[in-house]
Amino acid sequence: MKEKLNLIKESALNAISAATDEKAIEEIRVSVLGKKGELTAILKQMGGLSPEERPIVGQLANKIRAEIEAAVDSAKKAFAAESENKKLKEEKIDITMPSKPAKVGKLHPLNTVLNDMIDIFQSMGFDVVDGPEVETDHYNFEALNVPQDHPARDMQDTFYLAENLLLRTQTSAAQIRTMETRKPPIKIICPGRVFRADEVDATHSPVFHQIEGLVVDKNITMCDLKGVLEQFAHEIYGPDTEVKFRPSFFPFTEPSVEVDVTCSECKGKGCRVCKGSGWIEILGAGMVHPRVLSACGIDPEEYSGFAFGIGLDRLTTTRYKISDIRLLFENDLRFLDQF
Ligand code: 2U9
Repeated sequence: MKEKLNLIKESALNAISAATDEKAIEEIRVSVLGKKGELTAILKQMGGLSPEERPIVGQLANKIRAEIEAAVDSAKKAFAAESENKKLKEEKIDITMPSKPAKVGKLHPLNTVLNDMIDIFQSMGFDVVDGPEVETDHYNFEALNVPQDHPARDMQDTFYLAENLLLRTQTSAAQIRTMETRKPPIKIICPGRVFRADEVDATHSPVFHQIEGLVVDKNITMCDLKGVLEQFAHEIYGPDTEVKFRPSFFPFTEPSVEVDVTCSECKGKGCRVCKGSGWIEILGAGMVHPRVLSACGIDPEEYSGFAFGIGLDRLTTTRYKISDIRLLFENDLRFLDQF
């Protein structure tokens, strides 16, 4: 039996040194040391040995098993190292090759214009406030003096979620909330998404963006309104831009105005962009209606204020000469990459 064991050892070690890859080594291991291997088969016959022989043969078998295992291990390691070296040699990296340009994110054009506008108003001392997009009828209409029978309250113009719950049609609601919680002086702008059930076309989208502003303090007059909005128009369109205030009507302001600037495309001569008039309407504004102040617990005898609303989308499409408002919402990278 000792001879058999030595023979197994010798042939296993020879086979290991003759093997040409890791797979062959594994096959040798299984055929010698595996459950049905040669060495295992010999060990199973040890019951037939005399009690004196058994420990001697047992010791020898264990020694041989350990030797074969060590040879298998070191051969496997050698093959692994060899294949790693081969891979490293084959996969040379050419560090002189130009790298692939990294894709850098950019601001959406709406955000670029919004950031410019926020900068302008912040430099005039305005705080930025935020509010919910889902509003109650009270904050969106009632507190803003929009009467029950006003067309804006119609299901056709407003997205209602429940009887008293809707998607805000203007960001004014956030300003009402601010007036309820802060005492004058108040000087805030409120940018955000607003929603109206408009038919979609090149100039209308059911989701659009506004910046509304509100100033409330003692002795605020129409002169303050004109000063702030003229300054804003000059910063956005350039110092030579003329600004015109036209009388208008909004339920939440009295008196109300709409503000036009000389068309930046034709400098007031009249062109396709301004439909021949030489002017472009940029915003609506007015002195806050006394009923709106009262509804927020501010005494209209002591305080007055002005408010304005600016549509961000049209300002963006005119600045970048974008022909269709829908492009702003489609997130097509071929479009967005141009800014
Ligand atoms: C309070 C009181 C009054 C906000 C105002 C306008 C006039 C206006 C339009 C501009 C283009 C909406 O996006 S748009 O279609 N807005 O003309 N907005 S005055 O008046 C307020 C706001 C808050 C408490």
